[in-house]
Amino acid sequence: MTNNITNTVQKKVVFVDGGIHARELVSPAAALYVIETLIANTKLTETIEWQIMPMLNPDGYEYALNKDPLWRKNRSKSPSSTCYGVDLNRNFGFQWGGLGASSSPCSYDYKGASAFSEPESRALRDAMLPLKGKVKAYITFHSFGQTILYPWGYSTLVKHPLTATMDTAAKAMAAQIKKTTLAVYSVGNSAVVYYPVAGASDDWAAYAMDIAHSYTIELRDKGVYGFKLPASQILPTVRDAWEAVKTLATLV
Ligand code: 0X9
Ligand code: ZN
Repeated sequence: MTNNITNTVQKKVVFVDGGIHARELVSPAAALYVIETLIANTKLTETIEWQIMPMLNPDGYEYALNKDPLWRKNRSKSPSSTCYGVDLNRNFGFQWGGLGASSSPCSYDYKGASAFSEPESRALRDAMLPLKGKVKAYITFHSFGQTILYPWGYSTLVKHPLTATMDTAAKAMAAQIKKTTLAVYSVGNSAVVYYPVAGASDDWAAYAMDIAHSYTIELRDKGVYGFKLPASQILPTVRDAWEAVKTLATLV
């Protein structure tokens, strides 16, 4: 038996990730900018332990950058077909295989052979699970659409018990973005604002990790440039991301 005697206050953990969908180029940039800003701003690291995974799908990004700019999935080879890739945001083990997730390995939203069949989704799971009980907020960066989405995303019919809390926090994030960068982000339940999607990381984090604040942030733009965001919009977009993260960190 060990006895720990400590005066160190256990910090709350905020978990941020990016780079799950290969064509969403501004997403890993946003996570990296959060890291850069935190390093310069010691205040928010005094009370919060930050866990940041900026690149969840390296093979997919490599393929998008060199071969097919609209590639979305990872690059795993399906044994049952000639097609490649699993949509990692359909591969998490909560409500896996439900709405909005394809069973066809050739589809852009293929759910994979089983929940957590992919090393990339397992990597996120395995990084998070030891932190259960400590993680107070999870943000995953995607693009595009300028929306802040919260669970449940797998169904329009089932309401997350903390919907009101998350709606308030999401509105605070959107208001802070508008105040600082002038960009307008809309807010709402994932399944309602977008479409129902089962097996996504946000729902898994809310359910399996019991995280009270779980958000998918779809960064810029609203569809003019879409995935091909001009370089001049990278900095303003990652600033949106930082303003959202900073606001949430002060609320949890
Ligand atoms: O479909 C997705 O995975 C996300 N949109 S994207 O255009 N970046 O692919 C939205 C996921 C929202 N979360 C849930 N519905 N659970
Ligand atoms: Zn995405």
